[in-house]
Amino acid sequence: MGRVKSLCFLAVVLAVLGQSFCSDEDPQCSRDVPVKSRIDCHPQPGASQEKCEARGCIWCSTNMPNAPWCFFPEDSPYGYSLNGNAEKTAKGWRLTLNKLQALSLFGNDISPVVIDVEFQTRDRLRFKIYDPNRQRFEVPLKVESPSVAADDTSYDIEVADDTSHFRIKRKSTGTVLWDASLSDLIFSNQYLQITTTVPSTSVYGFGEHEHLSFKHSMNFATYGMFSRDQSPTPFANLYGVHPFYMCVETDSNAHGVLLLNSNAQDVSLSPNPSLTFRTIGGVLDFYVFLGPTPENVVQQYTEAIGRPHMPAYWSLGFQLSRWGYGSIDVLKKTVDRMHYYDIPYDVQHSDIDYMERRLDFTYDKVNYAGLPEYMQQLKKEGMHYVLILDPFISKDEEPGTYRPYDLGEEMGVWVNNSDGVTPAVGKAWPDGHSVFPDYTNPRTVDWWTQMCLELKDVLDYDGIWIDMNEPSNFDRGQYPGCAVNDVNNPPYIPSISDRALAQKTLCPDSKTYLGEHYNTHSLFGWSQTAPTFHATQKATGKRAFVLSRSTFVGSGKHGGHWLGDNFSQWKDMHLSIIGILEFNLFGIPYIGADICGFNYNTTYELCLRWMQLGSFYPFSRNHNAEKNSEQDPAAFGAEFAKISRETLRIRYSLLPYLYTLFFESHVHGNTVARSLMHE
Ligand SMILES: *[C@@H]1O[C@H](CO)[C@@H](O)[C@H](O)[C@H]1NC(C)=O
Ligand SMILES: *[C@@H]1O[C@H](CO)[C@@H](O)[C@H](O)[C@H]1NC(C)=O
Ligand SMILES: CC(=O)N[C@H]1CO[C@H](CO)[C@@H](O)[C@@H]1O
Repeated sequence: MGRVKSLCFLAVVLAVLGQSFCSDEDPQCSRDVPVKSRIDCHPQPGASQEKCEARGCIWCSTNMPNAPWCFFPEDSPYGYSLNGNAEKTAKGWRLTLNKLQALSLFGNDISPVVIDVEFQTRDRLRFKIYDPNRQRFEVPLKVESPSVAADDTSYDIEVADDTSHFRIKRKSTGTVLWDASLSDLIFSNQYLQITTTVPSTSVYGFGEHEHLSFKHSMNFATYGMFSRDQSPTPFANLYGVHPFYMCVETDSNAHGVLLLNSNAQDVSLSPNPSLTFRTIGGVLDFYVFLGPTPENVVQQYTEAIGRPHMPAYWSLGFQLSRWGYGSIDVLKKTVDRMHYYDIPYDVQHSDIDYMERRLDFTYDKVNYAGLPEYMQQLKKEGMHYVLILDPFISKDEEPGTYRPYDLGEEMGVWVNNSDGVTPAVGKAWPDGHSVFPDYTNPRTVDWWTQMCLELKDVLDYDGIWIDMNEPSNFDRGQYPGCAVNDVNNPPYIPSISDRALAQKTLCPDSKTYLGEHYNTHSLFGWSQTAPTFHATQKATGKRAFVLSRSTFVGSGKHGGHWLGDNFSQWKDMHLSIIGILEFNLFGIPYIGADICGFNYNTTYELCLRWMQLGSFYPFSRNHNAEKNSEQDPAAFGAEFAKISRETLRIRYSLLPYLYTLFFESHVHGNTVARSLMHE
């Protein structure tokens, strides 16, 4: 160990005693900007003093874990200032901003930019920062709003005297909910950044991630958001995207904020306390919900993005699934022992092994011979059946033998390569290669609906489970790889796994009906959910059941979610509670985790405790991965079955209450599972 290290060790001890210095920390360099207020000026990996100073930023080491060493000076040379006065508009106010200097962090800065402020309802404010001279991508989520400004609002805005701050205040208490310095704003073609202080460190939400606590740490934590097929691991960007947070103010009032943006993005939570949003496309479209209770925040949020759908009563019953029963005989044996032990049980799922060679809209006529009749029989006995469908279609079957591909090809429904006419070809579950339906295309919706209706004639399903719709592709980009260009290689890649936009999915420059995959990637699962909901409704003539792995803002209107391919570990059981509370904030209350865990073999004790906890998940399903040991509640013998039966019976005795909670959620936007602070 060298001398520098031991001096630093001493410095850490002194820092603990209240003095903050270290031998390799220059006490002068951070004078103007306290460590807690630092905003990262080199958010991508590989920062150095040289690169930092070349950006006009300050380099200063610190002992505080995760605090940036390269940060913007007090007067950032990159920002904007107000041009003229705020103009009054029918819906609120318009501010025009000009860039202060020619300096650019990632190139192609846009000036002027406009902030349109809309006083949408008494408790909802929208402000959108955009390029007034060129249309940029915007998420096509319709938020109803009146054509004139609401009066008697619970908030007010303020553009501070020095014209460098944009603030939102709660009128009743004067609390500043949002305070963004315009000189911290960056608005370039592929890099948009804004920082706001928040009125307390009680911040919840942002997804989809595995969070270690419901209330966030504000000690320089950064979360990436970009839909991705990835098992839950802390700080990884997972299947869905929810740039929404709730903040509980120091006097217990609560507000929520949505950034309606679908591009790859990240958010940093800093101890100031503040939040820094970075996205690589679209516009900065913020909605603020004034609450003032946490429950009011979720009600107002779902009023804007769409109320959760009303689930069918049967779907509140216990559900069983696994990937890899392998045959109808094993499936039947499992169902029989569930009945033998009289375990409450209403829904059976089939994962991809029911299909013939993992081809959508088929079933394995050898290993699952008699599946159609068996589904009918279970339904006669009062049960319901859910089938999985994947969003990739094999292109390598004999021509004329695989209708889903032939019809889709004829109708031109696939995601295309950057040329806009050649289908993107990737590798997924089916043998050979696959193409990817573009659900943002109305023709694709017609094709998918038709296929779901035809499937119903063969397999009499009650609901559809849509998996792998991030969309997942097993390679980095489609065949033959991604071209080198600005879309595939943006100057900044947010804090996402592998720091690669094409990893396990398609190239960003692929073409969908709504625009480049670069903009629409995280909308894939969302755009598949509504058409699947409507197709299921049409096929069954009943209330639809759709379970989607990838979700986005507003997905709860047409589907539920499970927390993905978790692990059979105690940690995963614990963290499932946090995930369930978060999806209730996101307006997707029909939510659960795979009881007993998906990956790895479970154990008797873990599975039993998880059955007891999972009996009270809003969506209660035991699901398992291929090749793992059996883990249905009848698999462990009489004692295990008896305990599972007892806790599930408590669930069933509460079903009218649970159903009422879902009704309240559907009509008024309430949460179904909520943390005690909501009460
Ligand atoms: C994709 O290409 C097909 C032709 O192969 C075309 O019919 C379709 O409109 C294209 N879709 C998009 C979104 O580019
Ligand atoms: C999990 O259980 C299966 C079936 O009992 C067994 O074949 C497999 O080896 C087990 N896996 C591990 C990692 O223990
Ligand atoms: C980390 C891990 O085990 N991930 C697995 C999760 O499950 C999917 C199957 O749905 C596998 O493809 C992943 O490898």
